[in-house]
Amino acid sequence: MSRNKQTGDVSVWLMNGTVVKEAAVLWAGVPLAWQIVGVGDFDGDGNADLMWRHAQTGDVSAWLMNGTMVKSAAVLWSGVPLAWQIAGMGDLDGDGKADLVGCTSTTMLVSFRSRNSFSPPAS
Ligand SMILES: [Ca+2]
Ligand SMILES: [Ca+2]
Repeated sequence: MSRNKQTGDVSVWLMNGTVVKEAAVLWAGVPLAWQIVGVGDFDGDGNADLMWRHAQTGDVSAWLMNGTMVKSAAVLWSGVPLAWQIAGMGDLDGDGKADLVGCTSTTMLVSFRSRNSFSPPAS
């Protein structure tokens, strides 16, 4: 996964060990305010998906991927306070779907589980 910092283009390389199997530009000219904050399998289909955050509005968006194709894209939450940072992701509850961990500058951590749907943090 790579991002062109001038154009905003998002590229992906599918690897087989150290050999590039397939390379593709996923999306050209994604606004630079949208930043990739994580990669994980959100819908449990075995393909990694992309999580985005808008640096100014706080919006959180997900791209569900099928290899090098964007299967669907949706804004999950609008206007999440910028004090909330996405700390990471992983399958916290073992249901095969990636979960999100968010935190503020305090030590509080919150996990957003994908079992049913993501839910936004309380503002
Ligand atoms: Ca997936
Ligand atoms: Ca999970």
